[in-house]
Amino acid sequence: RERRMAWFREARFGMFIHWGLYAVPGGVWKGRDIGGVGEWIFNSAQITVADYEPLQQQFNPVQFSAKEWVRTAKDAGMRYIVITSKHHDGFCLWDSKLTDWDVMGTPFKRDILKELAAECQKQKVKLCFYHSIMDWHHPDYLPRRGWDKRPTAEANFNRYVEYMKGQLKELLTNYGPIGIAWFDGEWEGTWTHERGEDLYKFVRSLQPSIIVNNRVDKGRQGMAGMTKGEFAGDYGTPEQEIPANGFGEGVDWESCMTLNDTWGFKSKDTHWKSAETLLKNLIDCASKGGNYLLNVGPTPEGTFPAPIVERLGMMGKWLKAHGEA
Ligand code: JFZ
Repeated sequence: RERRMAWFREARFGMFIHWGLYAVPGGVWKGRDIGGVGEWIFNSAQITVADYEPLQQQFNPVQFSAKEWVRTAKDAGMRYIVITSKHHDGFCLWDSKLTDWDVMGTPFKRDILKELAAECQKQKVKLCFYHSIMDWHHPDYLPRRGWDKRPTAEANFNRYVEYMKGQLKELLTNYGPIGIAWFDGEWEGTWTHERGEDLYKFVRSLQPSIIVNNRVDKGRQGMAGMTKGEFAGDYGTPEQEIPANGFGEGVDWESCMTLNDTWGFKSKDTHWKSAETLLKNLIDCASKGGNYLLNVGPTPEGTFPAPIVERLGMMGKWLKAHGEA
């Protein structure tokens, strides 16, 4: 474990990327501003699967450049990237043989994760995958949202888990060495501690040196689970907060935070944190023995919003001036 965690302990600063079909509505559904975070619009606007699916035909981020994304991260002083291979809406950013609900079914038809994997290798940035356990689209995932009227008689959660494992096998065999398997969406009744342990062992069997976050295990045990050592996972993920005193010797952690008030792109969210605040957060985490995972929500065109590029550039400059990047 010590050897497995070494790069993570030195990394200190990473880029979180929430990207998927939800970037297309960007927080607005049928002319209505939808509250809450952008990547939850499927749920927050109570959209049916039939109404959400057409977004796939509208996803065409022709300005996407893996080279530029990775360079922007690197220039900011970030040493790893965690991107949503699949978020709660179930849509897959890579060429998956196990579903058509993926990027190959969009007009874009390019394996985004393949391109990022190649660039990350070239520029020596660790690529990591955020993979949601919860899936609002797959017919076998349970429980269903209240307004989702698809019949459940045939749904089979075990089969869903097999699907998810099959997809993780694709992600952990065809994209080179992956730094972290970052799980999320584990809090619903169908997910159990046993399933969490099994999934932890499964991803490590595919890539023995991969690091797995604590959300692979059941429920919001969060840091309690980490410090008790009873839960699967290698490190803790406090969200939108930096712990007052870290978590003590031997407990690894990473605070994930947004740059504005959403993870996935929202066209009207301009509530950007200042570069100064962001730098303070990074230093705060690092000084307490943790990492700072700072989130970017790219636009449906495939670019980073300008205020993000500006702030990341300032952070990189500061870090370089102080010999940290
Ligand atoms: C989850 C996701 O639902 C969200 O869309 C985003 O991806 C974020 C990074 O993770 O949301 C969470 C996860 C954990 C907590 C709250 C929201 N938590 O620990 O309080």
